[in-house]
Amino acid sequence: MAPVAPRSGDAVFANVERVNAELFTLTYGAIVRQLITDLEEVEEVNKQLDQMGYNIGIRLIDEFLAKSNVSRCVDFKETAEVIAKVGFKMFLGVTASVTNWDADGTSCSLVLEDNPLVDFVELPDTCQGLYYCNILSGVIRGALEMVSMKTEITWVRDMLRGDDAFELRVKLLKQVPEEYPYKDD
Ligand code: MYR
Repeated sequence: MAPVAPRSGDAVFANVERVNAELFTLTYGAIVRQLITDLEEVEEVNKQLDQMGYNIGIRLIDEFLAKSNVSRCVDFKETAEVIAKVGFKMFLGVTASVTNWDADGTSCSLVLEDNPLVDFVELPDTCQGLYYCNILSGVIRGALEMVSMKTEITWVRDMLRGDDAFELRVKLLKQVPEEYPYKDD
């Protein structure tokens, strides 16, 4: 019998990561499928996914700040870069590019060429109008709200609708200045 060569720790770890990622992708798909069955209307599914994401985002920000060691961003441009390069990498395993800034630096696009949420996904014609990845917009909105930024987030491009990338438009609506907890004398 041929001897079985032991796999290195790195190879085992990479395999575990791949399996975890696939499990995550398939679990998300099962959630979306169940929502479609339960809610019937794709508009309702979009809303529900966004709300689920928001509920995740308002909690995930603590983990993000603790693990990333990111300090306060000087402006919204830096915040967008942090989301795209650090946040997406941490929770989705990919990075996004930040493009299409408006003149006053309050709206930009986050562009994902690669999105593990949609591996193995093909939408039937009955799901036209579904924003399959709407959980992501909710996560970002929720996380930013916890650091005093009210945002509006919309999908501009979606590969499941035949576009060449995923593009999220992030608009800063209001930045609530954080109060200094002590009175100056
Ligand atoms: C600051 O307080 O100025 C730093 C703000 C950083 C906000 C980062 C939010 C991370 C959101 C992660 C989204 C991941 C989506 C998969």
